[in-house]
Amino acid sequence: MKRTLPAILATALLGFAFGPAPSMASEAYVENADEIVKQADWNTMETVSVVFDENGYTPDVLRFKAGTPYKLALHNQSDKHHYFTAPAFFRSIATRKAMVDGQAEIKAPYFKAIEVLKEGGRIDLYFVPVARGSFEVYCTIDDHREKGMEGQIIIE
Ligand SMILES: [Cu+2]
Repeated sequence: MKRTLPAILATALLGFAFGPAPSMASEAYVENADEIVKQADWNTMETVSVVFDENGYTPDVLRFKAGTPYKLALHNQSDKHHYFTAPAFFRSIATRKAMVDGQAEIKAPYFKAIEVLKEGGRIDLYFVPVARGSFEVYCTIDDHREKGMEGQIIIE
């Protein structure tokens, strides 16, 4: 059947209107992150530590409370580099900074992935969780994810 241009356009519009709805929480970065970071009481900051080893992240389920300021301390104790890739999670938090103690402090509106280098690499991420939800985190190097280098991050 030969389709006319209007028919094709109508199909495209219907597909747009009734296609799968995007998840609002994961589509855009937190817009007023600076404001949220400034208003947070950093004296109440909680620290969550994650160790990377040969088998994955420990712990592999992380829970955060929306509105509470956090330091997420990542420490790679294995002999391989590993990623902490969590794009939807990074879109759901107001980022203050990332810090490599004694080395560097990075201010950026958001991150996509953080690679922590082998044999003791460390980085601390300071942020306030904003959008509630469950997000995946995984390593993108070789077959690490298939071997179990993945986890879940929950903002409640
Ligand atoms: Cu890895």
